[in-house]
Amino acid sequence: MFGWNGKFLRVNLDKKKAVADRFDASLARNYLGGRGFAVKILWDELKRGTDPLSSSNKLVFATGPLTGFSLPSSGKLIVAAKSPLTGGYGDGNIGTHAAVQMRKAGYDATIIEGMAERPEVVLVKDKSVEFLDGKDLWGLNSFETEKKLRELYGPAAGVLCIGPGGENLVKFANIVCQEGRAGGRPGMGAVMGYKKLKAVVFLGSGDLPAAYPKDMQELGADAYREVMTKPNFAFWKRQGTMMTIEWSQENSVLPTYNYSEGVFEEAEAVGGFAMEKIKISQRGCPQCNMICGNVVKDSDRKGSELDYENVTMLGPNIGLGDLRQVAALSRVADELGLDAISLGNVLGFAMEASEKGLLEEKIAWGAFKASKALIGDIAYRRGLRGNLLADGVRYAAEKLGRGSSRWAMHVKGLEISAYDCHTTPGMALAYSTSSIGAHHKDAWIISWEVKSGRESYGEEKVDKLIELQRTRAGVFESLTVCRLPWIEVGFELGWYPKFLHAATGLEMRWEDLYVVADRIFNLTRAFWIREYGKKWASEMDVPPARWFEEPITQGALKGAKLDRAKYGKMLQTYYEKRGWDERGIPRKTTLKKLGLEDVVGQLKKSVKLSE
Ligand code: PTT
Ligand code: SF4
Repeated sequence: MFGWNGKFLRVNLDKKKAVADRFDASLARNYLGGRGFAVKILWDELKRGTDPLSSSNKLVFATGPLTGFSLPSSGKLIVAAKSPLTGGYGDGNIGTHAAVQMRKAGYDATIIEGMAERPEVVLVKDKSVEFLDGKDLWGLNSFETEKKLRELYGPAAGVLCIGPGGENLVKFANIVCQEGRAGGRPGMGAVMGYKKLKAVVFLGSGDLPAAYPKDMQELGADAYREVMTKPNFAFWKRQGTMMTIEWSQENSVLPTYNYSEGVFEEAEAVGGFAMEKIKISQRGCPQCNMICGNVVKDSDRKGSELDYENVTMLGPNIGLGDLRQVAALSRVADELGLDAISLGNVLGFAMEASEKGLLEEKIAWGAFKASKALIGDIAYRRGLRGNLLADGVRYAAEKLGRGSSRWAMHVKGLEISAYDCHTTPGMALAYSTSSIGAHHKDAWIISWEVKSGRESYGEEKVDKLIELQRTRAGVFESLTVCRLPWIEVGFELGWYPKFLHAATGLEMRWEDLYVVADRIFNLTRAFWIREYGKKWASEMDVPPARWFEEPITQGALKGAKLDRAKYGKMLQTYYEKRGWDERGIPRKTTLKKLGLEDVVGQLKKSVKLSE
């Protein structure tokens, strides 16, 4: 087998044992890697109804066949498990040295099973796996933890760790590395914390097996050069994802005051140009020549790395317009290992709940100090309010009642990313049908939608959504390379089949890759349905009531809101095109066409399947 190492490392924390499992070439061809491997492993190995916070859940770190080769932006991995936040399939994508080091150590994925009795660190060094005492690290924040591990294992070590958020089982705790790379929004940090696994360290010294090493070398060099010739490259290096703040404001989609508005009166003060004025350095993921992490000095005089999502959710969405203060909240989120999107969401929810008299302890819009203190309470589950919010907005709304679920901004339990959808039905559908709950990663249709007619609920939008889901959720998440060279600077999609051929020897065109993408997407859907069983209904693919019921009151699109009947029709069109029935459940014929016959047998035990 070329491209892949052909081995998964299976680490059992109960038994303190690790074994390398060989996998078959057909698994690699059918699922590629990353999300494909992760969902296949979790589908095959987890029993229906597994408690996400139990030793039976498994945590998977999975790379793809391009990871670690000298190719643009190929230093990423997927972290996945059954999510404690949503109860469905959960994953995240992290740019990290761990991705490269794991591949060089000879593995394509690492599967963590069981749970340790005491805090532990797992050290993978080529063929050797050590289980180290992690008690001195338990309680440290993610930056301190990584610093200590780097002192021991050197600057090249790939470290993935959790902060206090993961230790205290905050349901949106994530996994952090390199002081500003973080992933696993649906509580992957809590799964790691439950397992008492403070960190995993990878060190590898092997070579990656390419089918055509010379082609690979030449393609890589050409591709890096090509990225730099793109017209948007220079501006991207200046602002990275932060350039999107001004775009969102101009187009009335910037989440503001808990997604009640799409424009923010202080947007300019937290935008890309404001960031440029206080930027002190730049950093990013391994293997990347368009690094996009903008580091600024925050209001605590510490370095903080900013991205569009973090700034929007911890700025406009909570009514805070001071960029240095927003940066401080974002850094604290990284240190504590909390997903910044969900965090901005729960803070916005708490502020609205407080304004409406649903919370005894008040917190005002834009209150910086109080927000910082509340973030600490959430991470350590301190007090009634901290503990309530640590379980996410779906749970908090269930507890608080009084109609708050209408403005608890989530889909299937995962808090919504940083685009308001009062005026963009296509993006609302993208959130609602995403593989992990309301995340933009599967399909960022909003930029196309704004250009090509945002008011439409038509078939062309559904087609575009499916095409994007295939490309992004399927192919990019499984090749496990960064999609930003393609989206942000226009690096052409035609390069990727060539990379895949040089790495693996396989001739796969985009149409072939889309079949793999559909297989992965349907298996992910099956995972959710197996878990939810008879509770599954098409309402699970519908965004929060706020966007249908409360029009925005500011900006050029004042008065706009979503139309529920038209949305329902668009959802049914989407189901039909996907080969799903009116409940959004894959039909038997669809599953069989994708080679998922065994899934039919299993799903039948949870729900009645349509032909
Ligand atoms: C991702 C989500 C995003 S998406 C952002 S900013 W973005 C937030 N970043 C957080 C952070 O930082 N710290 C923190 N404590 N929480 C955070 N939560 C949010 O997590 C990220 C980049 C970005 S920056 C994006 S869009 C792209 N995402 C990719 C993807 O999903 N797939 C892919 N093949 N390529 C991608 N490239 C880009 O990667 P999740 P990273 Mg991230 C500090 O984790 O769970 O997937 O959620 O990984 O290495 O930081 O790169 O405007
Ligand atoms: Fe990482 Fe940014 Fe480079 Fe993508 S473009 S690999 S997110 S540094």
